[in-house]
Amino acid sequence: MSNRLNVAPNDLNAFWMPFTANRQFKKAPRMFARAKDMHYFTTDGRQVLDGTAGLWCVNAGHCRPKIVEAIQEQAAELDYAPAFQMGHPKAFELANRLVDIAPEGLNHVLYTNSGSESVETALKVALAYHRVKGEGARFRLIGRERAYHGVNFGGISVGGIVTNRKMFGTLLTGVDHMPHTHDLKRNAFSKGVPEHGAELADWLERIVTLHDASTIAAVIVEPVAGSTGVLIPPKGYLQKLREITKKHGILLIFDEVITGYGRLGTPFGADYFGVTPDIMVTAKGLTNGVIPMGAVMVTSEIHDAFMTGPENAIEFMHGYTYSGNPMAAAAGLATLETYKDEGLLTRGAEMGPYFEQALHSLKGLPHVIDIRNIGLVGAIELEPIAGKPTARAFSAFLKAFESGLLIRTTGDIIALSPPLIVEKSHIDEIVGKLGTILRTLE
Ligand code: PXG
Ligand code: PLP
Repeated sequence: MSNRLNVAPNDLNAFWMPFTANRQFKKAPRMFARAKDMHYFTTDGRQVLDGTAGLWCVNAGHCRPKIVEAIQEQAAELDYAPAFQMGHPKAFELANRLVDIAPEGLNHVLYTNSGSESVETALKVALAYHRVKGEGARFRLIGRERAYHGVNFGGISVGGIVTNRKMFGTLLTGVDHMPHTHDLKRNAFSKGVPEHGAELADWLERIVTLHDASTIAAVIVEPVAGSTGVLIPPKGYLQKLREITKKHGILLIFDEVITGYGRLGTPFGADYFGVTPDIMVTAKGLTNGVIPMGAVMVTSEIHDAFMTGPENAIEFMHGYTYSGNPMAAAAGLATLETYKDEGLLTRGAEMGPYFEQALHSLKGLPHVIDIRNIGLVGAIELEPIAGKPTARAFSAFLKAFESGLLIRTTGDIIALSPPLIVEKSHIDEIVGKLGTILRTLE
């Protein structure tokens, strides 16, 4: 009966791996066979401490019983239900639970299967919202440098990573970008939210002046930019973006794919910063990463604007074969229950200070030019090797893996985002191993 394959297959050629140096990887593959709580186990039987919650998504830790059981039961009970013009109870139940934990005012949920699809969905809702309100001239979307909003066309258009954009032609038109907020000169080694840079939000006013507010539909930002190296917004910056967008009738979209579901020590980044967007994009931690699913939450004002035509008319021409899929909905419900049972959506606030102090103890080690942290996210930025950007951090990644620790690197930045069940002993192990590695890096 078993189809388990937990040894390394001998032909790795067919799978064209995502965001991976395929030829390099396939010469020396790194394979996980199983996982439990804070650990992975490799196909050759080694234990690896998960310092990154998979790819920032396994917030409750691995193979948690409630989630495993929910998926097993759901697979046997209702495997799939058509998503259009049909429903099943768990999709509605999960939406209600999401609205319960979402910031006040975000009362309606659209489902997707990933962060990338959540971003596309949010951008389309924003454009369509203005159009149904009679403001169809608001077509512009404003993103930010160093933003990651997934890999689909809308997301790479508003995104700010040149390598993810430059291959793909004209992208969406009518997009502009604000500057990123990363400022090592003024903010290096900040603990938590950095002091300097709120004035960077004034760029939005300049962009509004350039294009006129009547042409701008939405501004999208990650509350904390994750993928490009944990860029924490300066004090007051997000509040300013909220004021400016509100003043000009522009929708504010928070991409909380990483910051959502407890990563910052609050249920959402919006809660941490006390700023409520009009649309919130989520995925990853929604199902603990176990079944792909995303959710976009919108205000009643946005939702209700669509509910005006004839009752038999489809209000929003958008959706996926797997929107609200029963398996994903079951995983989502069990995940939210696990978060609730164990207080995980706020555990980052309890563990944050210990994590902060441990991480900042690495200050002064070779090549370390910044350490930053917020909730249970941290980053260590390294001085790149001259002429070989990314090489130093990648070497740290390989050494960490060899020493039984999974970290994530982007450029020459090491990012840490352990599952929210992390204990002090795990933090000690992460920081201890990193300290040893940093001392021996070229
Ligand atoms: N928005 C944000 C803010 C993200 O961080 C996405 C959208 C896209 O989600 P999907 O589910 O389509 O991948 C993300 C995803 C990394 C890393 O290590 C980050 C992401 C994905 C994979 C790796 O930096 N973020
Ligand atoms: N391509 C084709 C040919 C399809 O029929 C569909 C869905 O029916 C899609 C793409 C979109 O797939 P999904 O709904 O899984 O995003």
